[in-house]
This record gives sequence, C-alpha cells and structure tokens, in this order.
Amino acid sequence: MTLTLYGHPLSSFTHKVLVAMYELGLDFDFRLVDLGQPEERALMGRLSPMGKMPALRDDQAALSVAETSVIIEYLDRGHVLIPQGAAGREVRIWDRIFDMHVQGAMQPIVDARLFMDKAAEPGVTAHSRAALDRAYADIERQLTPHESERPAGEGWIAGRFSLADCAALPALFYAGILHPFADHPHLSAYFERLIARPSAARVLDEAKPWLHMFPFHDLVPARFR
Ligand SMILES: N[C@@H](CCC(=O)N[C@@H](CS)C(=O)NCC(=O)O)C(=O)O
Repeated sequence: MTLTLYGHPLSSFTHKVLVAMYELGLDFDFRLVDLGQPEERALMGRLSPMGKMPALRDDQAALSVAETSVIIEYLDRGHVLIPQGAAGREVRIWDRIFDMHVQGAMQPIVDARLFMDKAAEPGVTAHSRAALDRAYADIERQLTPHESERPAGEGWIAGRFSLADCAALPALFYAGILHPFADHPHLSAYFERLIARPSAARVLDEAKPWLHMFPFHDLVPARFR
C-alpha cells in the first residue's frame, strides 16, 4: 500500500483515522487540505463523494476511500481495530454512537457560531446540549460495571481498544470542551485513559499548533494548548 491521508490537523474526523493509523503502525503521507481554497475543496470532491475530509488514497491499488469507519475498515486487514463477528458488531454500534450522537450533537454548536446569526445560537446550543446529555448518560452506563448488557471490558468502550475508541477520542475531545462531562465519573476516567494512549496523545499534540483556529479556542483547557 502507498497511502496518503488527505485531511486537516484540526478536523475531528481526521483525528479518528490518524489514531487508527498510528495504532496500526502504518506508513503514510499526510496531505493537509485547506477547504477554504476552492481548488482544495474541488480536490476533496474528487476523493470523497460528499467532499468531506478525511479521504484516503491508496496509489498502489489506484483507489480512494471515503468515510472514516470505511477507511479504517479498509486499513485494518488484520482485524485489530474491528474484530470479526459479534464483538465487531458491538464495536460498530459504539463507533456509530460517537460519530452520530456525540460528534453529530456537538457540530451544530460550532456551525451556529461560524454560520448563524448570534440570535439563533442559544436555541441551537440548547438542543445540542440536551442531545449530548443523553449520549453522555448512555456512555456512562456502558462504562459502569454491571450496569450495561454490553460489557465494556479492558477499560475501553467495547472490549479491547477498537475503531469505537478511535471515534471516541475526537468526539469527546471537542464535545467535552463545549459541553463538559466532568459529572460523569466513568466517562471522565475513560477520556483520561484515551488521551493517555500514545496514538491519541500524538494526534492531540499534532493539533496543538492549529487549535487557535477553533472558534471556541478560549474554552480549550490549558493542558491541550
Ligand atoms: N461521516 C463522515 C464525516 C466527515 C466530516 O464531516 N468531515 C468534516 C471535517 S471534521 C468536513 O469535511 N467538513 C467540511 C464540510 O462539511 O464542508 C466521516 O466519517 O468521514
């Protein structure tokens, strides 16, 4: 494989794939894409159906892969991050929860700040915070021994470290800045384990020089800047 990941060091979904690539010890080039430039946006449009980042290019196979979970599945030939069978189903469930119900709930807060009138922001934010509260409660239950039908095990969200934990890192990083979860002890402890993982620590370290561009930079805890 001759791999290039097209993304941005501030992009949460790029973080998810970077954590996976570092976990898998893959050799690859990183191509920083500036979606503010029309030609760069057009480039992403050619690599990925919705023009979303990140996208993976495998030159040897002459193909491009989009959508983070699909990219990671493509890379994980040895089923290290996505086990086969029932365990894999649990991993996919939690991958979806972090992408859709944590990132998906958090993103409107950022979009409202970037693209909406100031007057519209409180309504969007209130809706997002309520959705995040529901997601946090479910994750807390999953991580609480004897509370869930789906045993977390080994300190990770679904058995051993997996695709779902790759998804959890950026989702909880950004959501936790905008809507903290300190009142959820198991979730908070899980996040501390995540950020201590060398792959995740490396991704967050690489994001540091870019975090001043995050619209809520003033809320980023000092330890991440
Ligand atoms: N479901 C997609 C989501 C990717 C996504 O939303 N990426 C964001 C960056 S974190 C993006 O490309 N935003 C730019 C845009 O929507 O124009 C995935 O998992 O790859």
